[in-house]
Formats: sequence, C-alpha cells, structure tokens
Amino acid sequence: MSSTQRTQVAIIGAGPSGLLLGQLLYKAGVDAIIVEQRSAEYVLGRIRAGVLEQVTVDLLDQAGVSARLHREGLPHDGIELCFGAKRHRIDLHKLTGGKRVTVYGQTEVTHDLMDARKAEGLPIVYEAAKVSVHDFDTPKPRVRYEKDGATHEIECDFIAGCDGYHGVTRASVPAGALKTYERVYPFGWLGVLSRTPPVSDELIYSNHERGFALCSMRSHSLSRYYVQCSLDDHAERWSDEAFWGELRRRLDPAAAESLITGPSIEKSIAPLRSFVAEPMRFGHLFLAGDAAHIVPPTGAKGLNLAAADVGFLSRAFTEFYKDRSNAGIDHYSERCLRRIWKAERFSWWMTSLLHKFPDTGEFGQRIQRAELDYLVNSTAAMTSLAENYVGLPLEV
Ligand code: RFL
Ligand code: PHB
Repeated sequence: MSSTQRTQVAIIGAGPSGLLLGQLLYKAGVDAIIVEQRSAEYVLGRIRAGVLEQVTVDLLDQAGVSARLHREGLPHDGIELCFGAKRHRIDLHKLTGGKRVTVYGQTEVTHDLMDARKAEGLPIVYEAAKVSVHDFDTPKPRVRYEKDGATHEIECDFIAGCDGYHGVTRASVPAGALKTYERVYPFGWLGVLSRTPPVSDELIYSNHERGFALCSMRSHSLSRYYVQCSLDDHAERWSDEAFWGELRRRLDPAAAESLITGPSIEKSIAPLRSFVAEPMRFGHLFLAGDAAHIVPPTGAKGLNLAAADVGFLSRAFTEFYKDRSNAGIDHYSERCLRRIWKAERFSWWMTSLLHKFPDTGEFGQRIQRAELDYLVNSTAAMTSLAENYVGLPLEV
C-alpha cells in the first residue's frame, strides 16, 4: 500500500529546528508536514541544551509557545568563571546594557512545541523509516518514507532539512556542491542530570588542571553538571560517586563544599565538534540547525543557532507565499552563515580557553591562565565575552 500527500514545506526532523519551523510556518499560514525517524519519547529523552538567548525567546514568543517558558524559565544576568581555586563573575546584564539569557531546557522547549502542534491538530509523522529526499533541484521536490509497512510520498514546494548532524538531507546533496569545515576536539563531556538543587544561582564554567567542568541547571531543584572526559571513556564506567568526586575536585573550595549530590537521572558522554557545511541551500532544499552546523557546547550556542536559522527560513518561505518574493530564499544561506561563523568562533574560543588540551602541555596551560587573568580584569575582554554569550543581533 502507498499514499501521496501534498504540502508546501516538508520538514525532515522533529528536533527543536523542525518543530519550531513548523510552528512559525503555521502561524504565518504556510502548510507543512514534519517527518521524524524516531518516536516522540526518544526525542524528548535527549538531554541537551539549557541556555536560551533573547533571540530564541523572541522566536518562541512569535511561535506562541512561550507561556511556560516565561513562567518557569530562569533569567540569568551573569555567569561565573572559575580558575585558580577562585570564581570570577561576568556580569552579562551590566556589560551588555541590559541583556540576559534564560535557563530553560531543550527538552522543555521541545515539549512545548510538540504540545502546541498537537493542540492545533497538525501532523508529525513519527517513526518514519528510510526517509529519502528527491528532485530538490527542481520546483517539485518529493520526500519518501516507509511506515507500518507502507511507502508514503510527500509532494512539496520546499524541503527543510532539520534532521541534525547525522541526518539524510545534507548527505543527499551531490558531492562537490558542498564545502565542509570541521574541527574535532580531543575530548568529550560527561554529563549528569540530578534532582538536586544547583550548587550556585549562576552557571559556573571551570578551568582546572584536571580538565573543564560546568555547573548548570534546569530549575531550582534540577541540576545539570558536566566534566571533561577522554574520548574513549564510557558513561557506564562512571559511578555517581566517582562523578561527584571528580566534579568537586574541579571546583573552588566554597562550591566544592556546598555541592549537594544525589542519584543521577541521566548520564551520557557527548563528543565536541565544530562543523559548518556551506551553502545551506541547494535548489529547493534548505538545511537548518545541526544539519548544517555543529558547535562545541561550551558557548551554549547550538540550539540558539538552530532557532535563528529557522527564524530566517520561516520568514523566507512566508515572503515567498505571501509577497511572491524570492529575496529571503535567495539570501537565506548567506544571512545565516555570517552569524553562524561568529558563533563558531566564539564556541571554539570558549572551548580553547577552558579545556585541558592533551597536546599543548604546560606552555598551553600558562597561556590559558594568562588569558583568563586578563579577561576577568579587563572590561573590554569581559564585554566581548558577554555580548557573544547573550547572543549577537540577528543581522550581523
Ligand atoms: P536535533 O536536535 O539533532 O534534531 C534532529 C532531528 O532529526 C531527526 N532525524 C531524522 N528524521 C527523519 N529522517 C532522518 N533521516 C533523520 N535523521 C535524523 C532526529 O531523530 C532528531 O529528532 O537537531 P536540531 O533540531 O537542529 O537542534 C539542534 C540542537 O539539538 C543542538 O544544537 C543543541 O542541543 C546543542 N547544545 C546546546 N545548544 C544551546 O544553544 N545551548 C546549550 O546550552 C547547549 N548545550 C548542546 C548542549 C548539545 C549537547 N549535546 C549532547 C550535543 C549540551 C550538550 C551536551
Ligand atoms: C546545559 O545546561 O546543558 C548547558 C549550559 C551551558 C552550556 C552547555 C550546556 O554552555
């Protein structure tokens, strides 16, 4: 058995990029179908980002999915950098003339977007197998997938590749039409989620001779912590006790003493990578979010970049249908990439500043220490960090 459906935009992937794009298009009166290879539970089970820029919050407002975010999200006016057994506050709010970030988990953003889609009765095809994209170099692209033993086809005007780093859309672009840039870092992050109060009201980014550590949170009673680990490590090798011990060793004495520990709810290792694929458009196929670019999580930029991409993309499609203009579509890739490369630079810089690199030796550590010391004593340097951390303006 097989079926053919027709829509304006076929969205591949129901992560934050795909779901937000679907919602923004719905608000603008543009028709879309979302096709996702996993189940909704699987998508929600991935513990990822925690920090939202104002640009992202504005887009969630525009999408009409921000009521809970405004109730439960935690506004943060600063972050702390920890090195040499001391913490140093970076006053984001003061240094940026009143900007801040919001701590609200990617899981919650995804939940809110799924709920909104369900409430409007809009379709998401979950557990779609063998998803493939066709004829996107023509005005009549098609998406094919299998579900429950049947083959289905979607005819559309555009395909949005929101299927993450390992997705099918970027991989379907003909070789040679795409230039990629990549840096793989020689370490990963071991993350733990625990139902314990956060060690501090603000995030702590720690540079320690044993390696990087980050204290983050999801709420006043849910904490998210990370320690730098080696690439060949496995989360199962870490008992909760070993994790807490390692985290404690990488913090200043006051934080180490006040850290409240408990059983981990989730424990996983993520590799760190910088990656950009250019351009982000091929005919009628558009890439957005992790499908087009990856940043190491140190700058908290991945989800925010994904949101900015789909903000531009929804505007471009809306202009196409409502104003009969190709301008947004034609400028999509260039417009996104200007900002993406700045976030790539910032994420690479934060990563270089805060991690222990196996190959740079003691010289590298002393240079890092000098840079950190300079940073926390220079308003100019702290301002640069702050304006990037809260997020650059959309048009840079
Ligand atoms: P996703 O979230 O990977 O979603 C892609 C979806 O596409 C589906 N898919 C397919 N569907 C159909 N057919 C196929 N062939 C498919 N192949 C894949 C997948 O199942 C999935 O559901 O990409 P998206 O939507 O672009 O979102 C990107 C963000 O998830 C990512 O950038 C952030 O999580 C990065 N990130 C952070 N970003 C921030 O802005 N702030 C942070 O604080 C932050 N912390 C983090 C992070 C990422 C982390 N990890 C684990 C990489 C912390 C960590 C530890
Ligand atoms: C998180 O809370 O998961 C988080 C926060 C800040 C980062 C990365 C991850 O830079």
